[in-house]
Amino acid sequence: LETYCRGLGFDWFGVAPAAELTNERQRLQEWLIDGRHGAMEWLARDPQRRSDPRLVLEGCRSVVVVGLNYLREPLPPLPQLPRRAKPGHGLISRYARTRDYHRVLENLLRKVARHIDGTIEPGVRTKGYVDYGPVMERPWAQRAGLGFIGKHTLLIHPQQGSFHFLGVLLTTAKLTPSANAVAVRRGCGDCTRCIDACPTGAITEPYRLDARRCLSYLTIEAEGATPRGHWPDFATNIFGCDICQEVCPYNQARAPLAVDSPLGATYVDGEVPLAEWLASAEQFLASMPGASPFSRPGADALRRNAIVVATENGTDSDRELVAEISKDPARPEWLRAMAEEALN
Ligand code: B12
Ligand code: SF4
Ligand code: SF4
Repeated sequence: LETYCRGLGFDWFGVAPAAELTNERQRLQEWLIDGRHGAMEWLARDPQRRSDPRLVLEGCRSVVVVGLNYLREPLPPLPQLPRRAKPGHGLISRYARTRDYHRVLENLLRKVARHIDGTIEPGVRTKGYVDYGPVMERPWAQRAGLGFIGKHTLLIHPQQGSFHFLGVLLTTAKLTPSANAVAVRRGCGDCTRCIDACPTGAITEPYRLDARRCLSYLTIEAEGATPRGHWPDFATNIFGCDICQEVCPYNQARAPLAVDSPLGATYVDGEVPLAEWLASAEQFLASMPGASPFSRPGADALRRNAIVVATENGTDSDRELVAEISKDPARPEWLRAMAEEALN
């Protein structure tokens, strides 16, 4: 199975026996009670089910976890971090520069499921999930021996860092757990680089993130206007954020670049001109190959992010475009109000 997965282009592979994630469920519940999920109500739907694969797939006996590298450009050295976009531009997170990874991984996981059901143990049932499924992917990756959870809450492979997407398969097949599926002993130690570098203080304490303050949430998941209090912290990030991963010593020292990735071509540069989103976010979306990570929040959310970054990194002509948005009846009320506020 591992050979098959690697043949499809996956860089990481591990298997863990299915079980209830008791401690993780408790932490998830605490996290939800604190409201740290913000408006991501889907995360709060059924913590019991989310933390027990046997409630998602009846008779589930094994959890397969795969990882796909998405790092395409070398990381700048530590003294050059955190990066800032050049004037009139915004930074695009590294994960968003190709086709939508959900589609790519889901298609590959379907192949793996067919391979398990057809070849490895005929007649079994297998379900694949990427990101939005009712599965806690990082704890499973840890159990499958792929690495450890860092203080920024992402899964770090001790030799390869964290710039990998995860995919999870639940299966009724009884697979051999990975030989290294014991807690990986490497960890963060005394390091606090990610916590210190986070511009919004979203990593409120080691291993605990407040999504409502994370730029990834604010630029992609949050709906409607961005509260003014968050604007000064955007650090020119216009879509997602890589800061906590870029400063991490495991990535600085070891993260390999992806080679022959199933994610295919790079469609978006690391910095986009703010004017492109302020003036014609729809055209930008239409230039993407089918589903792209930018389709999820939609055109007005892209404009919103560009307005915020323009307040500290925009040119005079960007500010003129913001003024046009403030008067454009085709734009929603909340966006016009934000544009107005940005001009004051
Ligand atoms: C919701 C979500 C978000 C939210 C909240 C993030 C968060 N940290 O929870 C937001 C929108 C902010 C977000 C941002 C990003 N995300 Co996201 N996200 C998810 C999602 C869908 C669910 C995560 C979740 O359940 N959170 C709830 C918390 C409670 O669960 P948890 O963090 O897994 O918690 C466990 C650990 O932290 C651990 N733990 C907690 N306390 C302690 C204490 C100790 C001592 C220890 C050892 C462990 C520990 O136990 C917890 C469970 O109880 C997952 C996919 C999935 N289905 O799992 C992707 C996922 C985590 N995201 C991913 C990515 C790539 C990102 C971004 C990098 C994207 C970007 N560039 O902008 C950022 C990174 C921000 C960050 N520092 O986490 C990848 C991470 C891959 C990896 N190598 O880990 C995932 C796995 C998606 C995927 N399929 O690849 N994300
Ligand atoms: S992704 Fe950015 S904002 Fe979110 S925790 Fe990491 S450094 Fe902070
Ligand atoms: S930057 Fe340091 S503390 Fe943060 S995840 Fe990496 S090793 Fe851990």
